[in-house]
Amino acid sequence: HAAEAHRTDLMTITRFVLNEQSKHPEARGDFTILLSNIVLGCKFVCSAVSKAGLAKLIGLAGEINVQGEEQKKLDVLSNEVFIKALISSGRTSILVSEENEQATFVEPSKRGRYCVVFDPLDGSSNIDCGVSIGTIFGIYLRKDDSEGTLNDVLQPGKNMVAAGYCMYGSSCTLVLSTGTGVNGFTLDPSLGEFILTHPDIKVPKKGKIYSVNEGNAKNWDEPTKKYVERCKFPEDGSSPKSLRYIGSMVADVHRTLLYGGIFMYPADKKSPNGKLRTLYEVFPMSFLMEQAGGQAFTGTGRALDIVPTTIHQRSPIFLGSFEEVEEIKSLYAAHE
Ligand code: AFP
Repeated sequence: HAAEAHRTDLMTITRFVLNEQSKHPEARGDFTILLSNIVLGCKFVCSAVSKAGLAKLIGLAGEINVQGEEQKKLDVLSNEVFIKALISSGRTSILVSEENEQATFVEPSKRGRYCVVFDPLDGSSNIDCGVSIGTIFGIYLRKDDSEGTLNDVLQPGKNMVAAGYCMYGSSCTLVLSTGTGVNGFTLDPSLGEFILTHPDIKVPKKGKIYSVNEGNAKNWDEPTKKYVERCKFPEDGSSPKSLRYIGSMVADVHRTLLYGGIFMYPADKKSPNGKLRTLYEVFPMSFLMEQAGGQAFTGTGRALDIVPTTIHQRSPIFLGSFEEVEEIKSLYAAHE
């Protein structure tokens, strides 16, 4: 019989998370409320990003609008939307955003048990040419005895209770892990709902794609140089790998998650900690990759073991298919 024209049993992200929560009798629904506020932020950014080119055409960006307010840049606007949505959820204590030098401490009357670290609009240098960009977030539970201090977000990534990203690409895709695997949801614009489209994502064990800014090769360390050399000139007679690099972490990691391979932003002589931020880039993506059966390595150890000391610190990162990361790990081990 022909497939139904319309599916009538839609697994929305809210329904999905409620189902997961029902497995924990102690759950109070706080996480569901928190997540729905993150989802709201993502929907806002998705809509704003899709209109970015038009905004330029009708002369909005950087100009005074009808209300006489100066138009804010998309990354600043996105940040404000997330901060306000997260505070109003009543479920957060501390927020760390890429856009804000200082952490935001939520006022006592609106405080809740969660702390959120996020990059509201990652890859923003790609906005003007219409390349995919994204939002990245990680969620910690405040420590039991804590009123909410910086120590609640200076926890290793393995302590996160959830992590995810939303990619504003040819469609708007939200990938989420609450620590029991990884699931992907696609925004149905006509419904305004994220629908489960990629259940239980597993990263392929091996991959044929490497993803790195090779323009930095001159300053790389030996293990990184050797790994990339092997991608191009395999020593075991296998075919060379393909290079794909968008320069937008969410898009590069999303492809790595679905197709396999490795994404890296290694240390180099000029940037001994690489470029990417530990708390809201490296940790959430490493959390997702491990939950999907892959690995995430810094050049010295497991990425999720890093104990951050400042909120905007950076870390080198190699993440992706289990076997690709295994290979770079053995090159670093041999180099010691
Ligand atoms: P922008 O927000 O400045 O575009 O930076 C994006 C990013 O933080 C991350 O999304 C990319 O993976 C990485 O930088 C790309 O960095 P390079 O331009 O040095 O390759």
